[in-house]
Amino acid sequence: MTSATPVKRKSHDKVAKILSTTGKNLMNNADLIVATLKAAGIHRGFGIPSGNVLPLMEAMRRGGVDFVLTAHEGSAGFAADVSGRLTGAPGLCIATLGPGATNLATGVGCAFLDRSPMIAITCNLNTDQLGRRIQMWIDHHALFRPITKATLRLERGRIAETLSQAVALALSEPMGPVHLDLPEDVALAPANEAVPAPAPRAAIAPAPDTAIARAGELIAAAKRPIAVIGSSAMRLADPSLLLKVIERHSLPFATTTMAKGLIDEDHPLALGAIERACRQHQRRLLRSADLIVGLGYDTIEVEYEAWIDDVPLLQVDIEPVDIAPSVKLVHQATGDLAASLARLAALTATRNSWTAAALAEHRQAFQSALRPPSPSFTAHAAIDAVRRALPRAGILSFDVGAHTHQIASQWSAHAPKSFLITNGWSSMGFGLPGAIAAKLARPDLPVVCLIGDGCFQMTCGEVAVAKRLGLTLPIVVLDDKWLALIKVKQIRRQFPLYGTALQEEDYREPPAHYFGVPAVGVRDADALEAAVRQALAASGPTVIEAVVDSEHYVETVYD
Ligand SMILES: Cc1ncc(C[n+]2csc(CCOP(=O)(O)OP(=O)(O)O)c2C)c(N)n1
Ligand SMILES: [Mg+2]
Repeated sequence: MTSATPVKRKSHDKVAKILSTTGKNLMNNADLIVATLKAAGIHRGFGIPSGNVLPLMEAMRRGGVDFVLTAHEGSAGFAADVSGRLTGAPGLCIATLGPGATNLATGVGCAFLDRSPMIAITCNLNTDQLGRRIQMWIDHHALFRPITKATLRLERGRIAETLSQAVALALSEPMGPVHLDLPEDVALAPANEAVPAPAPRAAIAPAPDTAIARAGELIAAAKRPIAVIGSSAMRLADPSLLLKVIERHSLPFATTTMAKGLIDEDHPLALGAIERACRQHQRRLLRSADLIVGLGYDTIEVEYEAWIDDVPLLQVDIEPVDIAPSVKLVHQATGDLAASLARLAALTATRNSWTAAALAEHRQAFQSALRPPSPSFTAHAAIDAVRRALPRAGILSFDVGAHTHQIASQWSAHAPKSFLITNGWSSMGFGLPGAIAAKLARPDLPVVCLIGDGCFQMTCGEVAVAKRLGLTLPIVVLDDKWLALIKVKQIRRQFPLYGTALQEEDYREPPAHYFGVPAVGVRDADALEAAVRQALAASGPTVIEAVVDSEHYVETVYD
């Protein structure tokens, strides 16, 4: 890519000298952008540069916002999404124009449908070149419009206002990504604006008191209510509000995949995840309820009509529910979720006819159905081995495939933000960059990455990133030689197996290393557990290839 900067191809020392002698230490717009982002609590950004990105990168270096080079811009987007989830500030990702932007779009879409706060910056040509037939140029606003809350152009004289608007919008519920396009001449122009004060986020009004009172009446009248917690609840500043509602009204609770861990799944009222492996077990119980109480249930993960049948629905969320006409919605309380939960938790305690014994029996039957006995080293045994090795407070970042279904149903999550997955966007490639971002955001916690072999093949370049950053990170690959989820779908739909095998021959021992990261092969659960424990004590990443038999997915993943 051509660049307007005169310093291209100079060595770093020469560049530093040129900068110091050409007056470029004065604040330019790129510096202003970085200072504004830093004031918003952003301490790193993920991306891949080109010449056009260099002014922003240099401003990051000078301004103390780390630039983390990833192997693919899609990964930069996923990493920024997870940073947003874990830090409370928008995640930041950066790419060049054209192909950099299209690669980045996959991660930006994740933040859009999974509703994570994000600032995505594309660094563009000079303003007078935009819209011309020039190498790499496409219309970024057209590209990002359907997958962002807003796509904004950074212009001279309006940088501060645009930035503070973008940050506030990304953080307003429902949270999400905002795209900013930065022409190179704008980045380099001297800043003539002050760093803006953070703009206030738009607040969601609380649901009316009458709506909460009616919700309380419905819960009090139900004999067999079940709460289903969903992904809007992930963004609660105080997730303990959920526990207060559940305990106040003795509500057995299930969760969507993304909402696992908001209440410790060891709780006696916990039923586990819905609509994943062995979903029929969960459906039978849910359909025996006389009221489903959706708490922050966002249908982006799974629509109600997939499982609710004719059970009446009480919805408590931030937005009006999206349902098919078949769903029997009896009431919804729409408004700020924390405010709704606080008031539900303050209502008179109610009781219902569930017994602890019935719930325990259901849990036990569900968990045992997920683990069909087998003489071989199964995927479910591998997942249990990883769970044993990861301390309770540790973070799991995993990926999209049949293993997702199995992990969602089988894993017990004990803390909020400890179970990282994309389910709204459901893109392969989330797991490894997600784990890297998690370890950077929470260096105090153990983090494990657990992904399928197809997902590993898609993102294995990010192993080098974890190595460069010196992150202690076990990267467990479930080697089953298949895009198993799609294979299972072929089997169920009676298509011949075609185009879903990753490898025909048996897996052999892994190479000694990937990009300098040690790789070990394991063939049984004990060896896997030991390898994860060892990798959690190492001073860098470790790839652990677990050669598993995933035949049981045909039985468990779509029962
Ligand atoms: C970017 C993207 N491409 C394709 C898909 C469709 N898809 C979902 S799961 C899957 C297979 C994943 O394979 P692997 O990582 O080996 O996991 P497994 O299913 O074997 O557990 C595919 C192709 C997707 N979700 N995302
Ligand atoms: Mg696989």
